[in-house]
Amino acid sequence: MSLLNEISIFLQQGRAKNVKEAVQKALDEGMEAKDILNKGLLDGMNIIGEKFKKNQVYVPEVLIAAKAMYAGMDILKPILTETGVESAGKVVIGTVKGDLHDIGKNLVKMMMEGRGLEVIDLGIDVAPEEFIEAAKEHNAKIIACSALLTTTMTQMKKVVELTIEHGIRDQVTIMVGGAPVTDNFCKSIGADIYTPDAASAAEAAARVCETA
Ligand code: B1M
Repeated sequence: MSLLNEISIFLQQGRAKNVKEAVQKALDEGMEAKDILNKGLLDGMNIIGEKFKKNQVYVPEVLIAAKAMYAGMDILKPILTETGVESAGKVVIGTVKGDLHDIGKNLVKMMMEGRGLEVIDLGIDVAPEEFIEAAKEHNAKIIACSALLTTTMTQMKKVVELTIEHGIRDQVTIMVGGAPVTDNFCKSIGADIYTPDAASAAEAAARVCETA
């Protein structure tokens, strides 16, 4: 069994200590951090997601797997965010109101930091008003909203509307993402950028800040 496969399986079993050790071993063997993330940790999380969907695993198992994922991410974070450059711009990020999923949001944050952006993380269950207040307070160039539920993605429209109400629509770029979000949805609510994954979100954010 390959080491990446081992990481995926340890994660599915929720064995945080083993995940940590295997991630470190993979790094020691010269594997790229992004491959360990994508082909090891995210692969394991996707399999758990599929099983969750089919009721083959339940909330506690998913949470234990998520904990194991964070154990692996803790080791990778310094490498993925290694940059040395000064903040290229500020991003306010959060998971929208009513939504408690934060693994994807945390990945987006991590990747953005890796691009030299300063990220103000509002956490989960973030009300539209909180995004606006934080963007104003920190003079952020980007508001980044994550949603994992079809029932909560609609909150993103309220964020867009509030930026108009507060007169800051032309000062911020609104980025949206998360499993149920699509480019069509992004356009339909008047947001600016949809990206399907954390790496492309970070790339797009860096581009916005370069040209701002
Ligand atoms: Co939930 N859950 N969950 N869950 N959960 C999903 C999302 C679901 C698809 C599972 C399923 O039924 N197949 C389903 C949503 C259905 C729907 O609305 N279409 C679901 C449900 C229904 C629920 C509950 C309602 C279950 C219940 O209680 N009955 C409940 C809701 C709680 C709430 O939020 N109010 C719930 C609870 C939970 C847990 C707490 C157990 C746990 C969350 C733990 C945590 O986040 N700390 C959990 C988990 C882990 C999942 C699954 C299994 C995995 C999500 C995940 O972390 N994936 C998920 C099934 C699945 O996705 N296959 C599921 C890994 C992560 C890296 O991917 O977040 O998609 P993701 O992020 C990606 C991209 O989407 C993108 O980048 C990341 C990777 O590069 N991305 C962005 C994310 N945000 C972005 C922002 C951007 C750009 C890209 O720009 C700003």
